[in-house]
Order: sequence, then C-alpha cells, then structure tokens
Amino acid sequence: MSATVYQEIADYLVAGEEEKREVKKVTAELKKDLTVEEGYQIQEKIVSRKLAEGRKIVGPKMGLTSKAKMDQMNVDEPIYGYVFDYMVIDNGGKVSLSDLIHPKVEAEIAFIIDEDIEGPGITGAQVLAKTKSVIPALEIIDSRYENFDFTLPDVVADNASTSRVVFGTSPKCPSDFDLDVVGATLAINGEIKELGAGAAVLGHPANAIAMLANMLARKGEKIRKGDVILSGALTGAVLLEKGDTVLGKFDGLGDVSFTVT
Ligand code: 0L1
Ligand code: MG
Repeated sequence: MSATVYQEIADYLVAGEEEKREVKKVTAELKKDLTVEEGYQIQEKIVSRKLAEGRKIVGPKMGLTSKAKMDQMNVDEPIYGYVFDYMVIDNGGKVSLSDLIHPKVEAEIAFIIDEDIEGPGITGAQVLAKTKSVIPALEIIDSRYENFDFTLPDVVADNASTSRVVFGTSPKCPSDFDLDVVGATLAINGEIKELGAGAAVLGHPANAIAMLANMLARKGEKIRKGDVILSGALTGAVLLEKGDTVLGKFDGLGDVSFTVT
C-alpha cells in the first residue's frame, strides 16, 4: 500500500472519531487483506495527523494484554496505541456520551516513566527500575467500528480503540507493591461489574511495559522519560450508559471515578 492509501484510511478513521459515528471495518471494503504491519502504518498516520494538529502524546498504551482478550481475538501478541492530551478526563470528572460512539470502560494500572527505556531485550524488572510511580486508571475505549466488529489489523489501525482515560491522583512508588497481586474492582452505579488483579496483564503489568519497549524498538522508537503508560486491563470492559457513575477501586493504589453525562 502507498503512503497515500495509509493516509486516506487514517483520515477515514479520524472522521469516525471526530464525527462520533461508527465506520465499517477497514477489512470489510477498503483493504480486505490488511496486515498488522499495515495497521501500524495507518496508526502512525493518525498519530502524525494529531501531532500536526497540536495534540500532545501522553504516552503509548498497551491493549489486548489479557489471555482472555488475546484468545478472543485469536492473537498471541498484544497491541499498542497512543493516548493524547485531549483524551484525559479529571479524576471525578464527566465523560459526555455525545462526544463518543459506544464507549466501554476498563480498569488499568498506569506507569509514569523516569528514564528512557529502549528495547529490544527489556524485562519487567528493568521497567520497574525505570518507573517513577504507578497510578490507577480507568481507560475508556471506543472502537470506531460498527458493532465492535473488527480484526486485529483493523483495531491496530484504529489506534487500539483509544478514546479517553481518567488517571488517579496519588502516584505510588512501584517498589512498595507487588503489582501482580494488586486487585481492582470496577463498579457502575454501586454494583461491581468486573474485578481482576495485576497478574491478568501478562503475569505482571511491568511485563506489558517491557513488551511495549521491545515492540517500539522494531521501528527504532523507545519509551520516553515522562511517558504515562496504560499497561492493559485488569478487568473486562463494560459498556457505558448515560447517567452511569463509574468507580474503580485499586487495592493500595486508590480510587478513580467519573460520571457519564
Ligand atoms: O485497550 C485495549 O485493550 C484495546 C482494546 C481494543 C479492542 C476493543 O476495542 O475492545
Ligand atoms: Mg485498555
């Protein structure tokens, strides 16, 4: 595929995001044999477009990091995407359904990075040594695809369904926790809908960040000091409805909440 075609598909996906409407998956019509590598080329065009529009990257993120999600998508490697500044909602703030398509929420642990991390060969222990702090987070994913119908290359092209994120407000030192056994509950309107532990994320959330560094190295990139990185979901994703009050409680790491208007 040419750079022009990558750009056309990137623009098609951004139009879905900005106009808050579903689009058909890329593999339905535009490019039936889209590969994962081509999906990342399209994602890069989306990232470049947003940067050119003055948006700032908060950090890359990992997705599809749980065995359940990987099995569901029939993949053996997670994916990455990018979180931008305009996607961040204050803890306790509001997420407007009219800004989104069909959002879902999932509970994650985010890493605030203290030093550049450059793969290949990075391990979870090396990530922890270069992590300044960890914070709980609620990620709001909003696939741009009709009826959530997509293949792995489609979701990679769609910036890994990245849409909004609410970060906790009290960073904690990672060495004070065994992040694999940190538990989290995700409650909507006071009812626990999902629960999980850090080990759901590739055995330990730091492993996901290590994998990210190693995946970025394939295109000559690295994790950067100051990046705030979502490591992947501890819980399943729950569809949001107008009026929902969402609360994520993370053992020892604190609470994160928002309401849907
Ligand atoms: O953050 C993620 O795990 C990305 C999920 C992509 C698939 C989806 O939209 O469910
Ligand atoms: Mg996620």
